[in-house]
Amino acid sequence: MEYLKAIGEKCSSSDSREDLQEKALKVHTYRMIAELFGKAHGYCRGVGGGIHIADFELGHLGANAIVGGHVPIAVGAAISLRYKKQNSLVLCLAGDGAFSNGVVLESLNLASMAQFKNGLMDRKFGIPIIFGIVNNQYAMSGQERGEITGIDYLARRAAGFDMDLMHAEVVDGMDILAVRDSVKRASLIIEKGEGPVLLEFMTYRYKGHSLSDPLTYRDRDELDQWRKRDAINTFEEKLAGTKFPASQGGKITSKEIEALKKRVYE
Ligand SMILES: Cc1ncc(C[n+]2csc(CCOP(=O)(O)OP(=O)(O)O)c2C)c(N)n1
Repeated sequence: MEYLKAIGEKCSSSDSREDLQEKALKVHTYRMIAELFGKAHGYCRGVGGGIHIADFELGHLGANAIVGGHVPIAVGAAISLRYKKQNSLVLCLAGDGAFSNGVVLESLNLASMAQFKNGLMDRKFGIPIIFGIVNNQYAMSGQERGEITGIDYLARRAAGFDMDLMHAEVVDGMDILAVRDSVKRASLIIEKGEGPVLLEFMTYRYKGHSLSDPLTYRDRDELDQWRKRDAINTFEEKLAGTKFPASQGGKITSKEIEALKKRVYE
């Protein structure tokens, strides 16, 4: 309520679902910006800053400036879900660079211990966690493939943790629906107690690692090739070519897409 008050809004019993969603979005934006400016209304009361935004009420445990440092925290959260027998899971995203950090590999080992599934530890139930690798092709300037690891796909790592080979997939991270499907598949595996699961999303980082990154390690052509496959542009094309039920107007119009873009931008 205090956040609503701060942005000059209030809720009433006559609010529709859409009204409430809109207000929730405004509160979210306000709290994100408050965090960036070190204000008490920020998600971490202003002490975390941009990189540490977390919202425990929503089950969002936050990010970490120590590359890969959040992965053991995520495994801890997933072990606690297993204890509490809660029907939910942890989604833990980390970069391709992070997947060469010792602490990340130790965390995958911890999450794969045999005792979770062989009955030594109460019920036979694998740790409910999806490890998602956001493989955007570069850590700072080093590339996982052909440079800083000895493998092509990081998803191969999964096979080394579990006698049954941890379920792993390489997913086109530029295809929004493929990403959605893979996460659905992973959650069904986890529901059956056969987690953890490792998903490697192949995507691309258009910008430098930081403002001081001169981008000398890649050429323009590579960038252009990936831009053609950009997740938002290709999804827009897909939407434009899709038929929706007649009750929903049959087709999304370019006007509607533009209105959506404007709304997101605002
Ligand atoms: C333990 C640790 N080592 C090194 C760094 C410096 N560092 C910051 S970001 C980064 C690259 C991370 O790459 P990746 O995991 O692929 O994540 P992305 O930048 O793509 O999000 C590095 C090495 C750090 N913050 N923490």
